[in-house]
Amino acid sequence: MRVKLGIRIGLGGLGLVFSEFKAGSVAVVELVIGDISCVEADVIVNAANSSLLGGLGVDGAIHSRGGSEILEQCKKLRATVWPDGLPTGCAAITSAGNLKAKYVIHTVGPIWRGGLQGEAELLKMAYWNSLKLAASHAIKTVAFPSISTGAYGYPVKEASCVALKTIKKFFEKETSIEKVYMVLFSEQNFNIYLDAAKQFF
Ligand code: AR6
Repeated sequence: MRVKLGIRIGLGGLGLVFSEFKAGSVAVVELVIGDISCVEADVIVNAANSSLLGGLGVDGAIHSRGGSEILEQCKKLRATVWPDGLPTGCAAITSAGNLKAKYVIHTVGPIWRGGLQGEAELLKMAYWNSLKLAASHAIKTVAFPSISTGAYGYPVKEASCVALKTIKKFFEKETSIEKVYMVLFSEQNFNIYLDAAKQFF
């Protein structure tokens, strides 16, 4: 059920198109156009790679705006819990450095290889494990980018269905999370997610 659609002023005066959907008894999913590294949320999710050592796209924006503290903690994770890198579909948490967030959750989405190599299940795991990790830190708001749909080549329409269905399913169970922002980088991607949201919520 859609509860709101509008434009709000945020991110240094930019107008943010948003659309809100109810996803559980208290939870709301908000689709928004913007740069995820500027979003105010308890947790910002990073579309990382297994190395956890940074990259381009969302990863680049988060590390450059968040500062060196995030990379230092990623290096510690590599030296301790994930010596061989973070596997696809898993999630790991660090502090958020200079970002307007308490934590960054780093997850690795699948590389699109045509759709028959388990990509949908791996993408679902990336969202699910990020939400589970966020909930275990008692946070209320989480911001996701459209994982895997940039450098990793996952078609946005297919990815939007996996993302929103997984979020909806997660909210069927008890959770402390009250709001999930899906932060889309273009109007085109926003509209694709909007169509999927109308279908699932
Ligand atoms: N805010 C919100 N969305 C963004 C931003 C931003 N600042 N920048 C890009 N997007 P990608 P992936 C959109 O490539 O496909 C990195 O090098 C983008 O338009 O960031 O999971 C990592 O280190 C696209 O729709 O992530 C990995 O090596 C979506 O976010 C690899 O890319 C995801 O694009 C991960 O690839």
